Amino acid sequence: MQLNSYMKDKKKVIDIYLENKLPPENEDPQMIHKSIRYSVLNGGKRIRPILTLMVAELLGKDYKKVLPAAAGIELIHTFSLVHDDLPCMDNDDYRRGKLTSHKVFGEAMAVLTGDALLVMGMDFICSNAQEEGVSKESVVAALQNILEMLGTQKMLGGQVDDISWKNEKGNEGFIEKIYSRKTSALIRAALTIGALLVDASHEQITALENYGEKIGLAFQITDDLLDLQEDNKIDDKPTYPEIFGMEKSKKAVQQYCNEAKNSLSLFGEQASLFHELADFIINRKK
Ligand code: GRG
Repeated sequence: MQLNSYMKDKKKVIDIYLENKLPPENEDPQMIHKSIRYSVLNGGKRIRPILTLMVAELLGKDYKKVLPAAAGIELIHTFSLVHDDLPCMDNDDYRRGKLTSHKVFGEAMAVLTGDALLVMGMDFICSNAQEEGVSKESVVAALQNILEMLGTQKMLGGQVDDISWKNEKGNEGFIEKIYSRKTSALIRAALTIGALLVDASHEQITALENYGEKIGLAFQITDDLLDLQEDNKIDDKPTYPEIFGMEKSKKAVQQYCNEAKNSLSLFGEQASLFHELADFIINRKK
């Protein structure tokens, strides 16, 4: 299966689902619904929900069984982007080539938009219990996993350290620990939740989590490399390539990519799409 056409098809499925399930702009309070739709329906790559659907298919199930949860993960991802862009965090004016939420709707509304997306994302995951053949127990396990991956030991904690750390040159372990929490944790959850909802074995879940951890690290360092190439700006908050240089960063990315692929050895050839996705992540242009 060609990754490009797979991603295009599945992105469309996710976009249509979100378009239909998000409250319409004319539903009161209109401002928040406009703002939610503005941030969600604006051309994200949808990598996390695509991973959730890929896991269901890898394990021989129909991707539709995990579609509500996959869409929920995309809402949670969008929440993190809206809050990350705020002036009190990364202070970004543009996201996905468009003005950021706070630039269009104001800061207070952007905070509330993030809040609403987090709550709605959880609700979408709960609603996955209505899919035929998905047990309530597996939905509770999925919820528990996402809550753990977002908590102070994972994404939230990673963001705390990301906005507050000072550059200690050569502290590779520390920056990787930040990336593992702020970026890998949600990518991992996208895979784990897909697996839990279709009752994967413990061994399969562990393999997918290892894959998620490694592609997450490769993803974030690639993101840093792309940022550096794009505006060549050196942040006051240094990134992996700014500390270790382009060459070492590219090597690290390749190594994480290889390790990610190796983690899926128990699936053999069946995991070829996951291998292609790992390559896509490190070779992407944005
Ligand atoms: C988890 C409760 C809780 C709070 C959130 C704001 C925050 C704390 C975390 C932000 C973490 C963050 C923004 C990490 C960066 C991850 C990253 C590389 C995002 C870009 O992802 P892409 O390229 O984006 O998949 P698209 O636009 O394609 O969706």
